[in-house]
Order: sequence, then structure tokens, then C-alpha cells
Amino acid sequence: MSRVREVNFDGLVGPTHNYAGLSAGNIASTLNQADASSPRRAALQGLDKMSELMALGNTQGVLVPHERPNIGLLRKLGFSGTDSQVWEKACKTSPRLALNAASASSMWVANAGTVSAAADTADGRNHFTPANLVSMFHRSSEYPFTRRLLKTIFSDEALFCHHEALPPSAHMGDEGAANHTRLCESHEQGGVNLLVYGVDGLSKDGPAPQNFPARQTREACLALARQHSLPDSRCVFAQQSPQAIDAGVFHNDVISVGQLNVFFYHQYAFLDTEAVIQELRDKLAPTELIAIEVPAEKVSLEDAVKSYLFNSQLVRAEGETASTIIAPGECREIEPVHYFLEDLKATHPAIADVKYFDLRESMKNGGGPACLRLRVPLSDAQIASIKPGVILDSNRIGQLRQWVSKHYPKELMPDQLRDPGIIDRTRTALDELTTLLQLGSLYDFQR
Ligand code: SUG
Repeated sequence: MSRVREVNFDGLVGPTHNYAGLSAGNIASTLNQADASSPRRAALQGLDKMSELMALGNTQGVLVPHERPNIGLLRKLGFSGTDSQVWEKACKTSPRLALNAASASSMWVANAGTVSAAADTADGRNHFTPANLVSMFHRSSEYPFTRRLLKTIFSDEALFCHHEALPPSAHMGDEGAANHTRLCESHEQGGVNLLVYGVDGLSKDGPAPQNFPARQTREACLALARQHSLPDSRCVFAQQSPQAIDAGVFHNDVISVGQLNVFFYHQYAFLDTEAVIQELRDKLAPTELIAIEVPAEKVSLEDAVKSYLFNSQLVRAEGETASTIIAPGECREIEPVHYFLEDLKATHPAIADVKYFDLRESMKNGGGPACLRLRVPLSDAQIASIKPGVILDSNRIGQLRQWVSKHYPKELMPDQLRDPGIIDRTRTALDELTTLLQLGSLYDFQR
């Protein structure tokens, strides 16, 4: 059996990164609306995380930003003329729409799509479905380019299968890997797939949040499992607790994270947390599930959301027996969370270390370490088949840092996005990026 490793592909933050307050139910996004952002700092913070993950012995990949502003989207909405005219007219007549078209939200690639491991699917290929992201307008236009990007990188059809996004309707709301956790003994072996939803999309009868939207539907989870041919015996479908969604848990990766056989979660993550854990245990057997529950009396839902504790990454490289938690720096600032993590490190045999990362720029929009990465289990043969430029080494990290420093503004106020010069500046930067990562002609403006 050939070796399979979990490769984290991180989204590179785009040059228009800003705080527009576009995501209702994402408390950070709402709170930081209209603040000045620093696209340069945001991208460099992301590259620092990638570099550190590599230093820990992980294979690290990168996914390029989508082109923004999204002129094609504005044309579909009736704006016409040259690209600059389209942008100027949109900014003038509909500033809110323009902000939606300029969002750099593609950086949170945990929402790019759902990825199934070759070891789980009927045809032995990895399956990909780009997420339709219908619940937020600024994100709902991501999937066509996401699909093109994934197909370009993972192009060998004997090894990879690419599906269309689920029909773009609220009934089929799908937010990708943020609501999918794969638990397993090792990446070579079949695993258990936890697919989490917020609401029943068709009947609307069952429990549902009162204040904030439930972004993923049960029907979408069922469709993904069918589309990726995941066996029923290896799937667990679980409903998020509506209370958690109303506390700001807009994706399951804000309240639980799993890797290999370790599952780290909050007591109130699910409607019936105990039943979910039992089903995971049963379906994973004979592999033992290491379930680390965080009780509400130790960390409240509010502190979990503020600190993004569960948006940590769990990493355990080959040959290691315990995991490292890659936590947002905010976890150090919120006392009960910091105490819990340090205690876990000191006492739990499955946790070797906790490392804190400054990802403040992304965090201010509700995106922690785990939001910034899409996991793809890959065999050596699969790695050899993909576009080589997207797998990072220290040399390429250095080139990306230089590229960011050359093209990205140090500071950006949402108003500054109105400058039509932003279109050409972004295209020049992305053109250089596709050359640097050997991706060929990928963007619409290059075709
Ligand atoms: O979809 N924020 C993103 C954050 C996504 C986090 N991803 C995961 N949890 N996997 C969202 O809400 C805010 C953009 C703004 O307000 O400018 C935003 O889109």
C-alpha cells in the first residue's frame, strides 16, 4: 500500500482583503466592518503559518486567490462598458454590491469544497465538489473558479474526480470542508466521514437557529455523500446545535476539529453531542476514537467563538504519537481558553504541544487557522501527478513573500477599493503569480 499523507492547501490572501461586514452570523465580520485592513500583513501572516507547518514536517500546498473585483459577476447584473467603467458604475450606484464583488473571501479555502479520500470512495479516486456557498452573496460566486482551479491542479482523471457544485439553491446550501471531518486510523485506510448541517433544507420543520442563518443543509450533506459514493456504514450525519449557531458558530469548524483518530469538540457543538460521539466511536471501531470534549463550564460558547479555539488545526506528522494544536493567538488572550489548552498539553497523552499563531487580519473576518486550509489526502503517486508549483518549499515561500511585498497594499480602507486602477494592478500581480507557481493561463483575463 503506498503512503498517503494529508496535505494542507492554504488559501493565499488576495490583494483586496478588507472588512466589509458581509457575513451575518459571523460576529467578527460584523464587529470589524469598515476597519482599515492590511492585505500585505494578512498574506504574510498566512505564509508564516504555512512555513511553520512545513517546519513541523508537514507537506504544504497553496491555492491562489480569485480575481477581485469580480467584473464578470457585475456584468451578469447589468453593468456594461469597459472593465473600468463597469467597476466605476457599480461603486457609484451600488457601493454595497461593489463590496460584495471585491471581497477576498476565497482565502478561506476550508469553504472551497468537500474533498473525499481515495480510501473512502467506491472508485478509489479522490472526489471533489466545490461548495456552492449560496448563503452569502459575496461567496456564492466563488465556485466556478474554485472548480477550475481544483481541476487544473488535480488534473489526472484516473486519480481525481471533479463534480459540479450542488444546485445553487438555499435548500442545498453547502459550505464545503468546514462542515466535513474525516476520522481514521491512518490516511491510507478507510475513514469515517462526519458531515454536519445546520438545518433541514426542504422540510424546515426541525430545530433551527432563531437569529443567525444555518448555512449548510442536511440535503446537501446527503447529496455529497451520494455523489462521492461514501458508504453509509462510514458516514455520520449530525445537526449543529441551533444554540451554537446563534452564538456565532456559522460553520462546524468553529466548534470542532478532528484529525486521524482525535476529535476535539465543544460540549454544545451538536444538537445531541453524546449520540454523535457514540456513532463516531461505533463506526470507527476497531480504531479507538480519542474524543476530547471541552465542557461549557470550562469554556463557554461565547469564549469558544471569541477565541476560535476549535478553529485550530490538529497536526500529527508521520511517526509521531501525539498531535500539535495550531491555535489562533487570540486563544492566549482569553484566560479560560488559554488555561484549558495549556492544561491539555500538560496532561493529555494525545496532545504534545500547542502553538499560537498571529492571524489577526483573517481572524477579524472570522477566519482562523483551520478556515485557511483545505485538506487533501494524497498518495506519493497523486502528489507526483499534480501541478508541482503549488507544493511549497522554503524557496517558494520566499518568492511568495517577495511577490506579496511587491504587489499588496500595506493598508486598505474599503473606500479605496473604488479606484479603478485596482483592476490592472491585481491582474499584473496574478499574472506573475501564475508564472511563479507554473499554473498556466488560469484566470479569465488571461484567456
Ligand atoms: O464565510 N468571512 C468568511 C469567514 C469564513 C471562515 N471559514 C470557516 N469557518 N471555514 C465567511 O463568513 C467576511 C467578509 C467580510 O465581512 O468582509 C467573510 O466572508
